[in-house]
Amino acid sequence: MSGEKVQLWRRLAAAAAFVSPARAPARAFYNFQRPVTPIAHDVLFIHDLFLVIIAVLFTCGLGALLYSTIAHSRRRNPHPATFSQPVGRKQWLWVSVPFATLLIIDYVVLGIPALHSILALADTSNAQMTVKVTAHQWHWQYQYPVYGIGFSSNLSTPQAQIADRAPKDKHFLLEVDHPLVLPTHEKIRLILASTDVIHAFWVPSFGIKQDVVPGYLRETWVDIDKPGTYRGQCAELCGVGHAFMPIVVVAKSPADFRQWVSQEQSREAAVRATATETLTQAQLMARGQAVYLKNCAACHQANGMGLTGAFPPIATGHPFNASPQMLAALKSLGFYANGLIAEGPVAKHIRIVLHGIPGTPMPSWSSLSAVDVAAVITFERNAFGNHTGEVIEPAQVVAAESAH
Ligand code: HEC
Ligand SMILES: [Cu+2]
Repeated sequence: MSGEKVQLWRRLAAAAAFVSPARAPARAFYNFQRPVTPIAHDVLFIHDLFLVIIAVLFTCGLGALLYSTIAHSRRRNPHPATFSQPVGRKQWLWVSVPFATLLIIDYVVLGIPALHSILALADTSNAQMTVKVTAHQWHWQYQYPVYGIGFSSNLSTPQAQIADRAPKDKHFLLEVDHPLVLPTHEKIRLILASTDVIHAFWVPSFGIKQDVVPGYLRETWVDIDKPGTYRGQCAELCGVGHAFMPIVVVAKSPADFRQWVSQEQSREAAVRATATETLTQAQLMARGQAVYLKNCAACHQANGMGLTGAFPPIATGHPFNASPQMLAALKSLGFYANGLIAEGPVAKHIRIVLHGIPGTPMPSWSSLSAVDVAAVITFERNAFGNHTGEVIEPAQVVAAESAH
């Protein structure tokens, strides 16, 4: 073979290797991600089946069309034929066989597997564990009622990468501080709720994309067959932070999972113990800044100036130009007056952070630990040019929590 030909064959071989299913990353690039749940396997099977059947039908249809174009051209048939409706048994057969074939393909060959997977998707019975997933603008919160643990999961991509000031890493916008951890080989029921707008829980490798609608409980399930890290995203446009609430699931073997649960339980116990500690102002400020940047800056902004019409400034003395309804909600709390936003009464500040402001995007932060709430409030009252000098201790937050 000539050098050029060898070159061509090499290129073709490389192209074939690129699209071959054996190469997982390339496969994910042009195809579905690696399926790891029964539903995802089902979805991929149906997809492949449909694709093959449609390809065959398409080829037959196109073949017949090309054949007719050539065989029945005007050059070959100078005298146009005349047509009538089907006449006689044979012609009726010619018409009804393809029609029946299409019906069978549609409702039987394709319809039965599709129906099967839709029914399977809805069947959350016999689950061995239930995890509650709560969508917030803009992060996910995961709770394990049987183990008494829970946490929120926030985007951990550094701000510098988002602002294009640093090179983006491989999992840009697909990494979180605290992933959802699940055991493999167990049927897990996910109950989904939203505290604000419609979000969607989408993890391609699990074959699920479930809308999460405020005011409703939705459910779905997974039974993961391989340990690993699976990434997904919120798949329903939910506001300016929509791109910043990825889903990361780490699947562990049942033994590793139990070990993770006990670590998590002791971590949470340690956090609860800090609720009785007394921290210095410097400690609270440092911690508060971290809590603020992670949880509050998406709305109130890193510089505390908020966004006109949407999110109030935390920095005192800056007016909040918003609709009368939004201002009314703030004013009814007796907190927002004369521009002294974050310098209003401490008790009201704690209340707002713990319970949110109903009817507005300001969520409840009761999922944060008492230390984090105390720290972020201390921070808000002493940062951005606010100088109350006040220190809010975790015990005050615990007292406010139990008073309610
Ligand atoms: C999803 C967006 C969002 C996030 C995240 C958020 N807030 Fe708010 N926050 C709001 C909105 C909107 C209001 C005003 C509601 C209204 O108009 O009544 C508000 C009001 C407030 C207020 C009262 C008004 C003011 O400016 O002082 C405080 C205090 C506050 N937020 C603190 C926090 C803290 C602390 C965090 C983080 C732990 C946080 N917020 C996270 C949206 C948000
Ligand atoms: Cu969302």
